[in-house]
Amino acid sequence: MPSLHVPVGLPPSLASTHRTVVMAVLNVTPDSFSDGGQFLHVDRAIERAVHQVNLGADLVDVGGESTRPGAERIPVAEELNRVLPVIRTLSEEGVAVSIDTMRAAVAEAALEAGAVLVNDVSGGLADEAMLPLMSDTDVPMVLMHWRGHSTQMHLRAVYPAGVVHEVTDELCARLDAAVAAGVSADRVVLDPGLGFAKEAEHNWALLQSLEALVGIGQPLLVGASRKRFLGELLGDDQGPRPVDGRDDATLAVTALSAAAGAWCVRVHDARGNVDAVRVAQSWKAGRA
Ligand code: PMM
Repeated sequence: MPSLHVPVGLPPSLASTHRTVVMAVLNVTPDSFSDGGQFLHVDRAIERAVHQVNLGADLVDVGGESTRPGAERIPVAEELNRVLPVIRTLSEEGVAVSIDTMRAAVAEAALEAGAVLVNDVSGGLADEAMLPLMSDTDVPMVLMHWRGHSTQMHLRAVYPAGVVHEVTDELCARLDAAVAAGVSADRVVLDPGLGFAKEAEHNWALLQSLEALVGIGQPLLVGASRKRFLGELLGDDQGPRPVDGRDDATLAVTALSAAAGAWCVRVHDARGNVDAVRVAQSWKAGRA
């Protein structure tokens, strides 16, 4: 079994799981592709998050800005208003929370409100204050592969040297940038950024090479949940399978990612994902 790379700086409950952890998505947005508009109200968001923890989620990833293809940016004050009450309440209730943001100001306020991990889908590129901020903290951060904001990313899904090669190079460059800014490498999680400046064929090539990405030596996060490439795979002559029919495929990706050595899977519905992780673990180990 590939050894599991786990980031330093996690709270003890997460650091001691010894398996792939399950991160439940909580988009406090009106327009995310899967759950947009459902959890804008704080009470509904909290209820959803607690439900996800009861289903086995180890961590809840709170995001206030949609990154779906074509999404426009929102003002920072709006993002703060959406996420802070949710993070504060969940943290007070003992739920481990990560903040999904590209903005240093939002990350900083979220950490003050109790977040234990920063998930930056831009890999520190969207806001030059992000890496210096992280160098002043002890919490882990996710650097995702990213090539530009949602309005432009579809133009950048071009990989003449091969998607695995280019994504690996660009992720390593972001890791180097983080280290140069003073972030210790052992706190950095890498993420291939499925669906971000990537066509379906690119996502599948990256998933096929997950063990090689794990081989970079950093903890790896995989975010495939309900994404369009799964809908396209499962579609028929009516078009891609709708979002609400993609959770079983997500479970399959979870099992295979865990078997390949991913540290974390980011999913919309935690149901079954911890079981899938456990099956993969025993499958690889050849014992319970
Ligand atoms: N995908 C989305 C948002 N945040 N964060 C990480 N680290 N990795 C991802 O793949 C990722 C992410 C988009 O999905 P959503 O709109 O359903 O949250």
